[in-house]
Amino acid sequence: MNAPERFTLNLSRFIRAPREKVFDAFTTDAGMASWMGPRGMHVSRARADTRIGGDWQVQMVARDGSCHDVGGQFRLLERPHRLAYTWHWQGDDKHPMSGLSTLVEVELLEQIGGTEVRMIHSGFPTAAVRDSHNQGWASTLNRLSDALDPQGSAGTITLLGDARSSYTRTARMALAEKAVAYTLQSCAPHTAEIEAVHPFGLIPGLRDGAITLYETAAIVQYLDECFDTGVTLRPGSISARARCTQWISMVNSHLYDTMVRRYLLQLFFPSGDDGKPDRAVIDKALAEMPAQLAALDKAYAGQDYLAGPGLSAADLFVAPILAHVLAMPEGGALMAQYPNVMRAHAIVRARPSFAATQA
Ligand SMILES: N[C@@H](CCC(=O)N[C@@H](CS)C(=O)NCC(=O)O)C(=O)O
Repeated sequence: MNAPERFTLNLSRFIRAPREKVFDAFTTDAGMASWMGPRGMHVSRARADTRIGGDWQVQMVARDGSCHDVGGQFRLLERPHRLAYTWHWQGDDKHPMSGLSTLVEVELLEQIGGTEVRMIHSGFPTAAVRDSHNQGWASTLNRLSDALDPQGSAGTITLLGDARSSYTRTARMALAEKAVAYTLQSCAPHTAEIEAVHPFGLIPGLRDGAITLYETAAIVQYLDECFDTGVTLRPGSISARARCTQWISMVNSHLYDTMVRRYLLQLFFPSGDDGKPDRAVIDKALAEMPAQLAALDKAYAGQDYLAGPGLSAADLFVAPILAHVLAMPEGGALMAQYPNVMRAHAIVRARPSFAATQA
């Protein structure tokens, strides 16, 4: 009888750290505890009996508290350039890899400024299981980089955008609020860099190693769930979470279009005759603003934030837009008529994340 077909995953990743450090991250208790598991998970225990035939064991814990145990045996240990170990998920009989031992082979190549990690993970029972491990490894290798790169998460997290753009500022404020180190790659809409991430070339876009994302709401959600820094931008209660989504949707469907695209951008990038602002476009936008500001004013009545008692992602979507409006003579005069908006906006403006993201 023919042996069942097995599927193999080939991965490679540059890590800004010497080979010895990378090797130790794969083979010591403390090293494994620092990165084994995708973003959003942490390792509750890691144990490595680092000799040929020695066992290793890691328990990953997800945000919902569910535990995922994996372990195996070291098959090859040639510090600092090669190692191999078996990989076996434990504890879940329904797991497609239950009872199946796969093999991870790692080669560490010295490169200028760091180490190239080449991995072959073989023995998957189906292409789908291989592909889900591909996603898991992409995120897990980001954590390996976070742990070893002197820049921390700024080695993998790159935000592509323009500091003047309100959506870019929302994502940057989220990163600042969560104290996540990142790299800002300055880029304008519709450039080749952003078109490689966003199908319509809009900013911002996010790269986290091999993972790319676009749409600010998705980027903020990803950052919030990946990094457990003690700050969350997602409200705790069901109704507050829905309220947060409601305001993000209001920004995407109405506020940005009126206050930024048809007002602010018409002033700075005029589309009227002789290169002048099209006054009809501006007047129409200004005429729509009172209803939007009134809705915000009502939402801020008796509270400082839009969705619950604390800051949430919703406030980070609204604040950069209001900051633009307030800076303009007509917009500022209009906004001044809404005391709750002014009060709540002043509170967000006082946060370090606002100052840190000033264009
Ligand atoms: N819904 C998108 C909107 C992004 C967006 O409109 N970004 C603006 C800059 S703030 C842009 O790239 N505009 C260029 C264009 O519309 O051509 C998101 O949430 O990220």
